[in-house]
Amino acid sequence: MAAKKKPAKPFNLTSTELKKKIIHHLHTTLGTHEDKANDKAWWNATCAAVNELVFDQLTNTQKTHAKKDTRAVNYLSLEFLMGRLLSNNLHNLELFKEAQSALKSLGKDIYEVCEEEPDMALGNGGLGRLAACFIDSLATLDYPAIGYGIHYEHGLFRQEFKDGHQIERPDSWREYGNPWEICRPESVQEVPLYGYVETVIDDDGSMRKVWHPSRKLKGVPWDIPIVGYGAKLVNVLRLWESKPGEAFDWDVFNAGGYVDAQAEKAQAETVSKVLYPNDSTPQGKELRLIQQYFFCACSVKDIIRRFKRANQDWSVFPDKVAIQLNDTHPAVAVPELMRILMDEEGMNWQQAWEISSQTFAYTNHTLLPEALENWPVAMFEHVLPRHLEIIYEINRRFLENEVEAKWPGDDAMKRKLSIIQEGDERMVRMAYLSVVSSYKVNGVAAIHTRLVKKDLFPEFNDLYPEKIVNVTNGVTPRRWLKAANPELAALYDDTVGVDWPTNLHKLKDALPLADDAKFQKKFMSIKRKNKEKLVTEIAKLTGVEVSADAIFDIQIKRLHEYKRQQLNLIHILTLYRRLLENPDLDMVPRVFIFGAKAAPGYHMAKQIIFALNKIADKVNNDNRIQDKLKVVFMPNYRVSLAEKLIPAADVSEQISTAGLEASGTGNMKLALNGALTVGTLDGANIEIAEEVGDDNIFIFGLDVDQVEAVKTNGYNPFDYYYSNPELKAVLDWLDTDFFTPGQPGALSDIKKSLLDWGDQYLCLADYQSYCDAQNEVDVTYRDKKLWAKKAIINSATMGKFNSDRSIQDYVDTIWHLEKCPVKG
Ligand code: HBZ
Repeated sequence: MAAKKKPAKPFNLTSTELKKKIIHHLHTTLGTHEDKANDKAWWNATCAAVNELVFDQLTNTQKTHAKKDTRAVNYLSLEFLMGRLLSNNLHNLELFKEAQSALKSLGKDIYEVCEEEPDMALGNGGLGRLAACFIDSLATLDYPAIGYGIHYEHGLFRQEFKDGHQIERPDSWREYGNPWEICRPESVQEVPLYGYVETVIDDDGSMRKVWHPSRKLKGVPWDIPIVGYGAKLVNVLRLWESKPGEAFDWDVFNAGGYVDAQAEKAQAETVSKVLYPNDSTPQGKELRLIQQYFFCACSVKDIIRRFKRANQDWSVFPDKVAIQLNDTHPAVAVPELMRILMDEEGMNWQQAWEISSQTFAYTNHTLLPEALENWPVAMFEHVLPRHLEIIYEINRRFLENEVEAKWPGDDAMKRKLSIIQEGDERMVRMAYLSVVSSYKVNGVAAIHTRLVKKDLFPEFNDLYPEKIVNVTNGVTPRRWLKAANPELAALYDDTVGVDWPTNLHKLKDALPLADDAKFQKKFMSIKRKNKEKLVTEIAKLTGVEVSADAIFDIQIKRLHEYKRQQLNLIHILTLYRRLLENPDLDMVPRVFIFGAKAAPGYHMAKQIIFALNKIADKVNNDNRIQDKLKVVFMPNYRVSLAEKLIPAADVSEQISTAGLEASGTGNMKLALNGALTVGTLDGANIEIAEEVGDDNIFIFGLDVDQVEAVKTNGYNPFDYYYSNPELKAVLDWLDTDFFTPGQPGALSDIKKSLLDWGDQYLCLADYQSYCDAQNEVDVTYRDKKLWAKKAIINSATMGKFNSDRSIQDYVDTIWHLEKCPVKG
């Protein structure tokens, strides 16, 4: 048994002291009383009590950082999927237990109080959640950092189902205010838009550009303190809200144009109104470009303001400032910095480029061609005329100097690599702009980085052989184990010591116990309890009754064809058919659980949700199959729901077509909580397999090379359809009205996409191998000891996938930061 050496707590607060603070805030901040306070008021009061501690440490951190002026990273991301903060902050302050007993003595259950918090769903999926894990790790590791994003009034839509169809409802996370954010009117920024560019020749004959914007917005910053684990350091997430700028037409207002002026105001506020819900296909809408520019312009100006507080010499800018572009969404920050350096600071091109090109680094998160952002030149020119000029000049110099030097006289190569794509509608290729303008580009898992080099940017990789590097993603074990699975966390405390939350490799010390009957029993009884809790939640949210004896098989992620929820679907139909043919079939009962939102305009994704809901209706009410199969689609999948699902999973579905999931991060969270993966050799699954060993993961399907070979040889899904009777039967089933009584053909699009439309994601090619892997799951689960052993091995070998490790990799290979610890 490991020694229980508990390090000093950041705040030596007893539960009685904390209770006093909570009551104090209930009275003075909330203006209510114990007798009439509802759970929301208790939540607010607890947050206020926590903030007393957090704000103090925030001030300490800011003082220390300003004094030391150490290099900081600025993480620019259009999305931060924060989820809830109370439980996470209490854990990071190491005050969760104290708060729990404080609330208990007030007759309140802390988990119920935490349930009052709306999720901060300011992101779509993996990319946004990664940003949230990263800022947690940066603070935990004592690195000076600031996250910059948009203060959306509405985050990702709330999902409801109506007759099985997804309905989108607005998400209003701060309708009644939010206790975590602090408005900073003293740091408001102005954002110019539209207008024209004038070339001015000065008396000395020099030429300069003057942008005359025709509109101005105001960016109002809201700061959210980010508490590192142990609360040593509190960084900031700064989110910008748009308001009408100073140029707001008060004359119109005063002249009786009240309505027009209000309309202009509303338009300005539209910019930060809503998060775009697309997670892969960029929409090419002007408002989206304005959102991108709006938050980049505010952030770059803020970065410069902070730099100037301590420095006069511009040449040290890249020594003090690293700017990370979370995908290409913030790439317009590059021409914005160039513009400020040249047009406002008076530098020439070389001086400005020298600084800019040593400041930016870019993370790529996707290989899907349709996900790469391209903006129509005409729209770009209309909204940001000066920035387009700068992009043209970056491109001209890149093509004439660098491409010409490497491939002399090769015009085809110039066309291929140009930041401007020629054609009927000329486009700005934001990924090329990002690669050319960054000193490092990274992929998010080993295989992804390999494919970024080989398939996405091969010529850029030839041109800049050192530029593209890998940083495998990670997840914060504080939220995804300590807070989400407190009982497993406590078991690890007792088994490997209490410092695993900052050194996740410590979990390996539990490996010798993977075979130990007593430890297995403890581990699996925690899983069992988590499953029982989920049983209740499922009943509450869907009305479906499931048994914790069944295998809980979970696929939670955005709904996308490349993620292949439809492959899971046809396997479920396969099992259902077998059961109908033989109700006594010997199979371990299984509950297939889904959580997924579809982009509102993505027809096939919505069809798949509809089909799964209809199949669920049928299967769950079919008495013939003796509860051996259940299907549950949990509505409104989000971070707080993930925290309930993940600790209860037996099986983790990671079944994307090889080569298409850049990394995945849900795969890491599920394995960390003791789920076994059924997965393809894709993204971080490959690295997970390396860590857990081939015996402890169910790998199936084509690998990347085989996918490529199948595609080059001409893939024909009908070959599989006609040669596999079981597959044919389930696909044909989709054409009937079995699942949609009175509406034959309501599910036919799924069959069509898998056959007539070419099965772009090779579901049929992987079908048999997937069924075989699922059969292996069934066989393995029957051996309780064997399953327990594999579950423990999965959890205990996830050390690599700590986001602290990812951040340290960024620091070592890209950012080169120094730690800047803060005294309490
Ligand atoms: O980023 C995801 C990848 O699909 C996943 O494999 C990876 O683990 C994760 C973190 O690196 N990508 C996204 O989540 N992408 C988006 O959410 C997105 C949002 C808006 C867009 C495009 C993509 O316009």
